Amino acid sequence: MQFHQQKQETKLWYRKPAKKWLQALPLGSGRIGAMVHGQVNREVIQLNEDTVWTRGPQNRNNPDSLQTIDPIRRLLSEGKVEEAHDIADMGMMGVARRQPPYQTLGELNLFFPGHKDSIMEDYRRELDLETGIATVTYRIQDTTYSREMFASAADQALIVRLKADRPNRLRFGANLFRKFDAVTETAGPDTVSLDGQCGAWGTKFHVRMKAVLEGGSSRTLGDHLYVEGADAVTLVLTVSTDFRYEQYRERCEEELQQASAVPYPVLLERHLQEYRPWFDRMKLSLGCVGQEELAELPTDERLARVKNGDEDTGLTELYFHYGRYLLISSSRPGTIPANLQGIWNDSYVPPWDSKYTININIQMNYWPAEVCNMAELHFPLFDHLDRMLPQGQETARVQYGARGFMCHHNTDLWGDTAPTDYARAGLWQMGAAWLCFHLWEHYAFSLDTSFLAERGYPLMKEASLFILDFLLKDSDGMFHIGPTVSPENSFRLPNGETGRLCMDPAMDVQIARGLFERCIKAAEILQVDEELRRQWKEACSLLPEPKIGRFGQLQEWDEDYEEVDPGHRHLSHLFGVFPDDQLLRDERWSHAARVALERRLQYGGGGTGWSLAWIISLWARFNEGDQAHEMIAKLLRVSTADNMLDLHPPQIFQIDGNLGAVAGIAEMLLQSHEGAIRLLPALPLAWPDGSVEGLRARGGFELSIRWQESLLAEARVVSHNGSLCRLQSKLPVQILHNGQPIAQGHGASDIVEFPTEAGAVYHLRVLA
Ligand code: FUC
Repeated sequence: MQFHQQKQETKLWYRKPAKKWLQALPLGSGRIGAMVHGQVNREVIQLNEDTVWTRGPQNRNNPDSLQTIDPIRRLLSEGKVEEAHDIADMGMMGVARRQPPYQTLGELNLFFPGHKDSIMEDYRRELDLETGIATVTYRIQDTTYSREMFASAADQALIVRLKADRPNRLRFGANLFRKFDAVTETAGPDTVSLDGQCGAWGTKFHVRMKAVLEGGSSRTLGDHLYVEGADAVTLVLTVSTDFRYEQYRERCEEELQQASAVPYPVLLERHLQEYRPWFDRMKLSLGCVGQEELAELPTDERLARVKNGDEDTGLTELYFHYGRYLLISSSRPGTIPANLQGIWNDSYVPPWDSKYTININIQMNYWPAEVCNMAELHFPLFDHLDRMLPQGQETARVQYGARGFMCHHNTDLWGDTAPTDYARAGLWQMGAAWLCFHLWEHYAFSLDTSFLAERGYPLMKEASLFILDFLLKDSDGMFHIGPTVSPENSFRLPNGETGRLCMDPAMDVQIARGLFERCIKAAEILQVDEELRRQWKEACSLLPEPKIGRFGQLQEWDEDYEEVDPGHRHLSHLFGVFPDDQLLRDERWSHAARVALERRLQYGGGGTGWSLAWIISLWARFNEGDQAHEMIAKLLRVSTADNMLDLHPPQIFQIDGNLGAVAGIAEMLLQSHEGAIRLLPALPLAWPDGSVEGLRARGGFELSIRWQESLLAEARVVSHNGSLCRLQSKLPVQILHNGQPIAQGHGASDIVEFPTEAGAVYHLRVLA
């Protein structure tokens, strides 16, 4: 069966150098990041390493918290919400209010004497997502100069290959630079280093770069390497920090020696062998009929057209593949998880510290991991949960007198869990609990029982113990959660006070219920913790039910408060539609959730890239392909920089929108919650023909789907675990195995069920 008929859009390219960072192109090995500007005279390749953070681990737990909880609950019950904030800001927030930022590592600068924009011709700058290679080429008179750059996970090095197509023409200087806290040194004629520490207590780092020459000579010039008369030069850059290695300088040097001893063609081949299998896990082609010539335009010109209201389906396809590229490049096995900016940050004081906001953002980063067939890339997040565990247990004990493990709305490199910033945002206890849904998701997609037993369930259980202890039992025996917030959204009380602290916001209740439900299932599968299962079941029955407000909307808070900002960017109360599905199980809740979404949008909702990305998935879950498509179009129109990175107003890069949109597009094409696989549940009219290969569904299935004239044409199911496959289909279909029909569905959303064998392939044929 041939699914993939059209070419995929997999190249970002430009006719001009980047003048600013939001035009530069990102490279990443998961650990080492680089932003390539492609300047002709003075090239800046901005550098990152994922453990370069300031300040170091802190213990910020507030010992007064425990005795402050009840007074705050009392103030809230008396309608004194503003006073509750004042007290909570002192009595419950972290001592040392903030967590530290992730910082830039510095710059690799290249100087090409005499090369000028005014005399260069045929300029092209490109990022090829299929190879993970950025190239810059231009011609000056009779010589074409080129740079080929990639961040190699295979060799743990950044590679910059410089070449001229005529002998001896290559002449340039190169140095390493960091504005603060570092010194540069030359070490012989072909090597430079950068050594430093982020502030007084942060990460210590060492960077080294060596020039491997083909022809010509190299010497030092000030703190630069200066190469003259070469045909080609390979710059090999390695970096190491004391976060991973005590002997980090030696480690960096060893890695440099190893990588620089490898001939360039071999470095390139090893990079491709490591990178390509990640990218090739999936294919997506959205048809783009009648728009073929748009691929001839540079990416920034295409974006400008879209911002003008023109259609460009290929750009959506490119956005999808770019998002996959960004996750692959910022999150590889063994790295630190992708932060608010993945790994790409050029600042010492970045927005929101470029760390881990976990009341939506970092979860969204990992939404595409399972469905887009990159489950291994989910593991940095799981490793981070392990880092958080001891601190989360301490915060639970000290601040709440509770068992188990918890985290507030942010964490950092060291897995800090204490509340951050101020009560209106930071006094939210569900961060770790939500992250634990990701452990269950990994199980649900893989059916890997040993993962569940060894890594998933122990953490899920710990997170649930915290919630069990944090729950407040009222005089009727019902459970309540708080003081907490509905992430970052404000209400107005009848007495005119506005606030955020409250009891029982919809999201917290949904997270608690969803976690308990998953713990029950996991404990049943593993045949453990019978008594706890009973407690979780009981807790589920005693938690508040969802409530429907005066507009017919699913309420965000326990009371139908006046909303200060009805178009608020967070969609917390719709957690149970996506990423969870608990609100979809009951027509009343599902309808009210939809009304709530419409109401948000009516008041200008979706005000950030990540918010728009979330709404794509929400519309997909309501089977509204055209509405989801409109959100993708808006994301490209209002929230995408020239280098296709997602923007948070005003013009701040945040990677969550890029990655959340990938999950949203996948959700439009395939869904597998609630025990059945649905093909093309939210296909928009704008994509009448297309195909996708390699999506994953819960239950251990890998799906490829082709559609034509807006209808399912055929599908292929690979069963990885041999579990029962349940497919819901709008059209009558037949399932074939080895050419033989084994099951049939009558359409009209009938469920076709068939047993599968591990490793076997099944074909779905649409019956006329
Ligand atoms: C949450 C959001 C903000 C921003 C920040 C990093 O706090 O409300 O919009 O995305 O995270």
